[in-house]
Amino acid sequence: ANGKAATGVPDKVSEKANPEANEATEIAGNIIYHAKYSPHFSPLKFGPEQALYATAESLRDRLIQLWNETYLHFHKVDPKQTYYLSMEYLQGRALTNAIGNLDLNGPYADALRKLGYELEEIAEQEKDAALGNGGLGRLASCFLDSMATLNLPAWGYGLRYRHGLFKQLITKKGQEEVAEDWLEKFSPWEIVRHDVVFPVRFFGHVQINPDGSRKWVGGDVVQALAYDVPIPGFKTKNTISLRLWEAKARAEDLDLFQFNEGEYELAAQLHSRAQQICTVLYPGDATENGKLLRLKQQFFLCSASLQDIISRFNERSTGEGSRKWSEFPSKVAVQMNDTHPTLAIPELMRLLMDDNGLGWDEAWDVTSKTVAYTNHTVLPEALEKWSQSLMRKLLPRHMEIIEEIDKRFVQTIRSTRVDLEDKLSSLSILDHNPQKPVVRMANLCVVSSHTVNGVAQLHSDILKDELFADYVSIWPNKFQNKTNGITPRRWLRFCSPELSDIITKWLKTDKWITDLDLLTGLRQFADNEELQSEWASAKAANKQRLAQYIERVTGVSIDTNSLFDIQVKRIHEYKRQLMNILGVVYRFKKLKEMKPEERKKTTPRTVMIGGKAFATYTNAKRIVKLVNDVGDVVNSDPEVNEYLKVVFVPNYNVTVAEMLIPGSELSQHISTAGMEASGTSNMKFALNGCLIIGTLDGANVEIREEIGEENFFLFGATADQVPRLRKEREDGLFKPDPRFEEAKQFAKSGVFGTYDYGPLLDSLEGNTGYGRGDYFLVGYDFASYMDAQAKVDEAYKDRKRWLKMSIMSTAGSGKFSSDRTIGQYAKEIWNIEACPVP
Ligand code: GPQ
Repeated sequence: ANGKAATGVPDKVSEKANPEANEATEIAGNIIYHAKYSPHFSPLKFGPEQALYATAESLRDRLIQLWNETYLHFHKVDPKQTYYLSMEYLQGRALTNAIGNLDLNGPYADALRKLGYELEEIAEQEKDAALGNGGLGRLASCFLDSMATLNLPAWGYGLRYRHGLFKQLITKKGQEEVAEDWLEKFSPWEIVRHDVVFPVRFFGHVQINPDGSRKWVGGDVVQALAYDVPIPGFKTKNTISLRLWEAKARAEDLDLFQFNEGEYELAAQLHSRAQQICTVLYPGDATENGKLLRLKQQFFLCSASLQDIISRFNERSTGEGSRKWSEFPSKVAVQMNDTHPTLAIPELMRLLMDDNGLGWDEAWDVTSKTVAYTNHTVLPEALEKWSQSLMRKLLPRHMEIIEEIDKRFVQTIRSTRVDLEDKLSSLSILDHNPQKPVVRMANLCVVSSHTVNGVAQLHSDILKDELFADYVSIWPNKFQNKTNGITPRRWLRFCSPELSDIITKWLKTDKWITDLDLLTGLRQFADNEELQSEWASAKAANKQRLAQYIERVTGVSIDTNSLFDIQVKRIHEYKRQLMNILGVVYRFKKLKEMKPEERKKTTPRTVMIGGKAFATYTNAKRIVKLVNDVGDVVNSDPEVNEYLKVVFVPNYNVTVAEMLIPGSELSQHISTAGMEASGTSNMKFALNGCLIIGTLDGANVEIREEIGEENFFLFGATADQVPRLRKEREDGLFKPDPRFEEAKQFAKSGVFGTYDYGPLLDSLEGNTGYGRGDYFLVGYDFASYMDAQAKVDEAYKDRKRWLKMSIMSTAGSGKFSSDRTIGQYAKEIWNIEACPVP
């Protein structure tokens, strides 16, 4: 920023005669207006931060206008509308996205320049909205972008966590977690709706009325207050809502008498209990208290959202009198993002029966035609099971309803499917295991939903053939696949404008931004030298930008001519970051053993690994520490560090991804086959012309099909081989590859510091010693992984071939647009149609 702009809010912008500058001048005027009249800071300073808030507010004005038009239009047309219920949204930053979707990049850049700033500099001031953990939350955010862009009548509902996903610090000890604070200075993007408030009850008991009807009474009641985050579509007026609920106590919940007695905590206990609900994303649930809070969060989302949905259904009632409830499923679709919002099922039943007087059959008919469920994992430990006693305590009426759903389901199966009698103990919703009676949320979802879907073809097949096989025999048509997707706006157009411009130039249109299949048009130019050289220079610029970022945040300087090899995702044993780093350890050892002239013939690599480990996941944290320790040694080794660098990228989040992905050349998606439901970063990397080394898992399978097997570095066991291999590994029948043994020994030898990696590395042993049987088959897959890595090194030496493969990756990524995914949900699950604002 120039000194002048940084001193104070400018008075006005000098008018220019040039009509093209008018829009920019007007925008600059709006920005100044907000700096002056929506002040959040003293007027003495107009620094980049002040400029960010004022700029965001100028955009918010436009978004509110569009949001209102959209809302009124939906109200008038009264189409069937989808409500996406998700405990997580990983929105990232909003400024560049809003400017891009409103197609105002030029005018905003000019306006800010008039005020002494570059748009990029201002955009960098914004904090990420990180109301999610990883793939599931980011998928929800990509879906919102596509819903708006496709003009669909669809909304998102979530929770307004005060503190989103923790900030990751890397210290000598490894990962440390610090509370994140996205609302520290307030968010300019949200609009609080003081008129949208619903009561949500917890605890209490069920009262049986004289007429036999039931009512949930007593307990605590907290208020759910709506905050709307406007979601603009790309180059359309349609602007939808992400409605986030905040929990609030009522004024009368403050016990004034107690307060005046000096009993402050006691007096405000309802306030503090209400506040706890939205304090953090995913509170640790190892303790009973933690479990209770998490269940409260889930119910809070479901109850507030359904009350809102029902009130909108009634509000849009066109003719005289109130609407028939049987019409509800033709006006409302509810999509549950995994089992986290499962309580939407008993809550809708309760609202229909207890508050609106429907009978069971009628309420069940409405509910089961309204809700649909997406499954995002087959990992048994991730399938939610809630203790029946906890559920009965917090939600007594819902527990009754769940018991009734289960009873009726079991009865129906008993009377129609004698062949399933011995399967009933696993098919039923309630698990009556006397040790620990639980409610199986996935079973409740499958029994109650009209549609159940997986998130990639392989995953959906596994759901049908294994996890939900017996349900398939009951409801063969309930199960679908909806392969995940990503928004091409954020994940190509806005994060890599250089590459986007080249694509637009060669395709002679920018229509690919909303019709991503058009990218196949690049295939015919994949060998073209001119395109290849432009492609290479865009990639080089993105690598340069990334290298600067890495140096700034880690102090490590990396060679932009080296192969940029990236693995970024949550740290989890099934994602096998450990295999990656063991591969690096092996490479380091071999480089050390080489003569200098031999080293010169190798392909120089920079390996970047990033991701957060759940705070209590010990092995994941050990992996983070190992990557950092290996990096410290390798990067300071003068013999080797020209040929190999290892960087742990701290605090991986959406914004960091927007920097890493465009600068990547190779990315690793190396989970044990059958374990990664889909993966979505694999799609982002491929779209950005990054080659993939990966297993036949999740969406990798479809990516490889689309871009061509010759453009994919495949290795590893297939999903159907995994059970047999696990058995062999456990039984000690497996002969490890010598490279695997060598890498492990070297990692244990102490070259990477004094930390004891024994316990981590022993998890890779068969059932010997400390071994846990190498459940994730790192040992088995290591050999083919290293062979595939050798092929990568060879391919990179052939620049033309590599560039062709890179272009082919982008060209084949059209299928992975979330526009395609959401279009399929709209047609095949929700039965909704576009409702564009005229
Ligand atoms: N996923 Cl169940 C999450 O990020 N969190 C979860 O709680 C569950 C799944 C991921 C899954 O691991 C990825 O393979 C998917 O690509 C992603 O959901 C979106 O479907």
